[in-house]
Amino acid sequence: MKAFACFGELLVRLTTTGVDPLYGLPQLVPFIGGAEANVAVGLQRLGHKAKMISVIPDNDLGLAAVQEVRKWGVDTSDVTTQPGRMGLYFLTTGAIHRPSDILYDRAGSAFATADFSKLDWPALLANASWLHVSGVTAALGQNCVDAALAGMKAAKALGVKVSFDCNYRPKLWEAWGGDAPTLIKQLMSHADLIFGGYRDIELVFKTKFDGEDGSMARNRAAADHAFATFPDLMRLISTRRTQVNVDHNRLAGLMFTRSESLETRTYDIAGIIDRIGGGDAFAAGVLHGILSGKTDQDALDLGIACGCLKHAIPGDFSLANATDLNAFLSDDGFDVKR
Ligand code: KDG
Repeated sequence: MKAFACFGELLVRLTTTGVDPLYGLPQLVPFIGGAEANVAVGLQRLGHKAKMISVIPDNDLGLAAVQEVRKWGVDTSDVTTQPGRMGLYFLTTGAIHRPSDILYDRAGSAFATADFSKLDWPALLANASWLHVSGVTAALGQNCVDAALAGMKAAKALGVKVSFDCNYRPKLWEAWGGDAPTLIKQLMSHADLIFGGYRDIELVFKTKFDGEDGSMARNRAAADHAFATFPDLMRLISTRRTQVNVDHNRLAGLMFTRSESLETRTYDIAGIIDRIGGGDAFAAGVLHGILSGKTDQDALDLGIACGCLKHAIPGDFSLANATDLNAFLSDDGFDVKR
């Protein structure tokens, strides 16, 4: 089986416990995350072979991160070490009317400052069927944008499919000062498959994409714009998300191909345990469907199942397996499974 390769930074997340914001000095619980690593772990849990291409610091935090990803079966043989610091982020858990908040502490991390110019992409992708990159990587600096572009171009030359999740993170783009719409568009132009929320699509195309109010005709128009702009693009995939409350979302999946507009039913997810990584879980579920040869509608349904289930477990990783997704989609009830 060829590997699904993910290129991006591994992060340590420190999560507040209880209701105290950071200034209340709450206890902090560590998790490992990173948008691309979340997809790699999600796919591995769904029975695929995933590998991580990354750089970590040569210290105990780097070791903790790579061990955690490896624990779930992801191939980390292309994760290299160098002197430097680990990228961190602090998550203040939301409460009642206070939304969750992320404080990044990752500037100058080993990954963000790595010299990627020597990466041998053809060798890294020799046994890969896909390369997955996200806009989080691009938001870290020009060296990261260049590396992502080099990887995507090498993938195309080798016949390796490319998926790109826009993952627009305003705080990171503002910290760097990079031109997000231009650079994200540049990365999109090499993708066979794009995941993008309505904010991403509006940012890049300056055209309304109603991820939240569900106007499929308007979404189709935005998708047609994307297909006309990017000749290689085969699928544009998104979610329609309504945030009812800090612990209650409504979630549906949308997929546009050149000829079809697909959507899932809308799921109510109340009592959310942890919303971080929901988009990556959705991506892993959709990719699982595509890699397994399912129809696009089935792939989209698997994606939304995976995205919903992620909200029920703490941490960034999506740990649902295929049985969990099928049980979710078959509405199997909530009795204890004995
Ligand atoms: O999508 C989830 C990611 O945002 C999280 O794991 C951390 O990669 C991360 C980031 O940069 O926000």
